[in-house]
Amino acid sequence: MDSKKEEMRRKHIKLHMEGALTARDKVGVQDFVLLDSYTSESAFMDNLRKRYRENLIYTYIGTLLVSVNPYQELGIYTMKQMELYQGVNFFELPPHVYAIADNAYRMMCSELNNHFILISGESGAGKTEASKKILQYLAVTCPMTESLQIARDRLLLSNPVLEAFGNAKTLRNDNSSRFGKYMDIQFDFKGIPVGGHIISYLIEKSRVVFQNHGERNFHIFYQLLEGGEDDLLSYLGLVRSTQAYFYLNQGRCAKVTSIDDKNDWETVVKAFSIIDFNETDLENLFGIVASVLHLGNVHFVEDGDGCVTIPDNSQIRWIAKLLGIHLSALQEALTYRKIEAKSEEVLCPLNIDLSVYSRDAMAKAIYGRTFTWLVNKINGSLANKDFTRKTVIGLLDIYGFEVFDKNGFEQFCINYCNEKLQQLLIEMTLKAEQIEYELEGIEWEPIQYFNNKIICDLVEEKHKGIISILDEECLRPGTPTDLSFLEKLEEKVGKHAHFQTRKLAGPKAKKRISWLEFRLLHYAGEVTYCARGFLEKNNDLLFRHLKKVLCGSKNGIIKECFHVEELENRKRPTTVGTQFKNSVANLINILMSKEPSYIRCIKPNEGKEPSKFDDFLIRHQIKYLGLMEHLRVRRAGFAYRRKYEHFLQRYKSLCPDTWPHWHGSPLEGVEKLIKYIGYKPEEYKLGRTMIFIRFPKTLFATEDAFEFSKHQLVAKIQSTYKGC
Ligand code: AOV
Ligand code: MG
Repeated sequence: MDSKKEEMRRKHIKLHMEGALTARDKVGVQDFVLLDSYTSESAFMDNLRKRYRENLIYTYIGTLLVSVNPYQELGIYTMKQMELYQGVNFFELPPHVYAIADNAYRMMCSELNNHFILISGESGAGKTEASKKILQYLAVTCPMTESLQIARDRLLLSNPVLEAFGNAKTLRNDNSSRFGKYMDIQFDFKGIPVGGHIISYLIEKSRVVFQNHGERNFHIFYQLLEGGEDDLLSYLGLVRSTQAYFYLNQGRCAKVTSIDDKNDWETVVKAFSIIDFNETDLENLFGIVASVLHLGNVHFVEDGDGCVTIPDNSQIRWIAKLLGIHLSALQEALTYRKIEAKSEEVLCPLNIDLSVYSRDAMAKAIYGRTFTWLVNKINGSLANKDFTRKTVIGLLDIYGFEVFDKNGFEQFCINYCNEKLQQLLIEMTLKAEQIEYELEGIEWEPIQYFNNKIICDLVEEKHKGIISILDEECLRPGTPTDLSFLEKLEEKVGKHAHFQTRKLAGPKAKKRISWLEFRLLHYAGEVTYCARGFLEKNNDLLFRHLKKVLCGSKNGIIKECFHVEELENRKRPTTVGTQFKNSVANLINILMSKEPSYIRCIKPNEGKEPSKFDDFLIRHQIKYLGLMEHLRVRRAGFAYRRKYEHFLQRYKSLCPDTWPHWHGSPLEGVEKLIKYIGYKPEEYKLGRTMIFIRFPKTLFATEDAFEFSKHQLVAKIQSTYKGC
């Protein structure tokens, strides 16, 4: 490059380095790091409130994105917005979920490593919406070839299908995720999305047979009844009325104003055709959905001898037809239990309660396993074997922390999972940050923060934790009950600071704990759980007799889901609690191996109302999400850090001494480079292996200068600096 051009380039770089392009938002600050009184919770709240009033729902803490659910369409997810955020430096534009997506994508492409975006927050805070926006952004903005368009469409359309089968209206959220979802979006070396893989976590099966007042079953049931064609419904033996089905009418709210089941049905059917489901798959799948509805309407009566019969077997007939099983075998399996005594099999009649139990167990089992089948089938269609060298961006959208008036085994699992994710965040950010400063020899003032490991241990510790105690009680000979489980808890973890029961807390407890309840003091607040149903749900027992009938099914999906080997295996199946614990541990391992980005979602009010900023509710979330601690760490420390070799590799073109090759040590190269581009001493620190940059604006300026230099916009510079 000749000297004149070099001189102009230098001038332009200098302009950037002086931060001329960094604008502070007029309405609040767009990064909490820029708050003057950054330790004050009130200042934090004021900033968030100010922005929310202006419909600015996103704010950064460094690279972490805080999002407040607007409960209204804001017109900020248009194509134009997507274009705006594409390839732009992270801090250059107002905070947005697109910036997080774009940043993860660009880092993945430039460093060829794997990333994940962890989206957390309580139920209804906007996690699923955020994850959908990210997926859409990547699908729209990433480079694409014609042959790979189908992969992109399938990635996008897996969402409506999984939501239909895995989401439901709860009291907290009209579209609440009732399963956890981790999705890898896979990219080839050119950054083209080529495929994906989904892992699902513990679908809330109990919802299939029971819903609280004001809640619904999974969306698919209502969609099918509202949107399914007459022919399809009559093939399935269904009538077009949600009121006709016991499994749909317990919550008394089949119609929800914010949900258009008919329209959603059409979307789902279209999605199925793109994701490679053939007619037989759909016939089998809807056969199962309909069978669940029929099952709910199977009633039992007890005759004079105490024997249970099914007075009207029209429902059973439909189930037998749709699942391809023998009518009499099904009838027998729902009303008798087969007991194997020596080499003989003895039929033992069930009472009404046990018959209802086995009916519900069957409905839950076929729905739950069909959901797993669905995820596997979608994975089959997302898989792309042609690409061996792939990098991924993982998206985690898992059920948020939940507190209802009555909390059961499901809330216990969901909240435990959130506890683990909080732990991961602490491990990966706060702690890692401190350790890194220490290792790098950078001065650091330790920040006090609440480490929730103690609660994770209380739940998961081998032999001592609540899940182990529950398993032990489930396995114990004799007649273990939910009450005996609670007594065991009192005996074994009664002294734990985060555990209480009525007996232990006594009259001093702030909020009353009833009989059969225990309370955990979670990082996010207190939750009182009712132990009723814990044993049954943890065992998740499907009578062997019924399993055998299902193993003989001619319905292709049921056949795949129930194997004869399962009957032959006499080992006790792993309990639900332990399975969940293991899958959460697996998830944490998956995440730990990737580079993180975080989105923390906040729910602004309990009424799902637009523009309502409930101070009390939000303050509570800020507290338990650890946002103040995060901010303190960010501010006390540095906004950005990078290994010397990476920093030099990226920015070496900014300095003639380091470009095109630098032969000295990376540290010396970085020293030369930052001297050349004019970093001030207060802007950075040099550690053992990394450079630490204190302010986002310094980084932004460097990035900008780099972009400028990369594109070598000589013509533009010449016109800009004509005559200088
Ligand atoms: P969640 O995923 O965090 O809850 P959702 O993402 O389903 O919560 O959000 C709940 C509802 O809030 C959505 O159905 C939208 O109506 C609204 N909403 C959320 N984010 C936005 C946004 N960015 N713009 C407009 N409306 C939004 V749960 O799945 O219950 O934990 O288990
Ligand atoms: Mg969700």
